[in-house]
Amino acid sequence: MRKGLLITFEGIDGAGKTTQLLRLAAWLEAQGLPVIVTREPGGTRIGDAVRAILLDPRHQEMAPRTEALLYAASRAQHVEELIRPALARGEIVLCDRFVDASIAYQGAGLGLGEAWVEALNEYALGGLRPDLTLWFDLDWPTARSRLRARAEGGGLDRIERRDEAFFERVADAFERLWRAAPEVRKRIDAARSPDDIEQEIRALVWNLIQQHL
Ligand code: Z5A
Repeated sequence: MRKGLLITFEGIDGAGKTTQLLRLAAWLEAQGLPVIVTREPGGTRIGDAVRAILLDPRHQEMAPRTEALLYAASRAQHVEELIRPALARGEIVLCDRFVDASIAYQGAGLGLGEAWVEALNEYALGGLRPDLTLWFDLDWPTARSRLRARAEGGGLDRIERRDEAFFERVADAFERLWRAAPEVRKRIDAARSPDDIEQEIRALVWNLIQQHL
């Protein structure tokens, strides 16, 4: 039986998802609530192995359908091994990216079709849905400059190397997803300061927890 909450963090690379996820986790823990922090692709041993294949810049020959299937495979393992058991124990699962990322990146960005990627992921998820998705809305030039600043000395991964047009398609898809279900997806203006964003997220999540009790 499901007792916990699944909260997912979505948006283009560099929008500030991980920063806020970690702040929220620390705050929820300070409230005495049980929290699990995880990410996609990854979250399990098998998922981390799939992640290494997906993000390796040497894998330029990867076909779009292979990419979509690998993300879905990582997710299926994640749901079975980590997310469902945590929810059954009553824990709050904070997940850095989830199914919306596949719809946006593979469905719209790579042009596989959002409906097809959604259908593929129905199978991977087996009916599981996030209770709340936070969409970090940020323009690509700002997100890119944040990533460049962070990557100094390091490199960009296989997906971060894609061009601006790819990320415009991805960003448009995130917006469509939000417009289609604003009751479960909340838009976060990610251009603000980390402290302002943190306060808004705390309020949204606290409200969800109150409704859930
Ligand atoms: N992907 C996919 O294609 N399909 C899928 O189904 C899934 C994923 C699940 C995973 O990469 C890749 O997989 C991802 C999509 C694809 N694309 N790529 N590449 P990842 O897990 O390595 O990375 P990410 O999810 O894209 O996260 P990120 O690049 O680390 O960005 P972020 O988490 O949104 O941002 P951040 O790390 O919190 O912040 C970035 C920098 O900005 C950092 O230096 C912060 O200190 C700074 N920052 C954060 N917030 C602010 C504010 N508010 N103001 C100013 N500066 C800030």
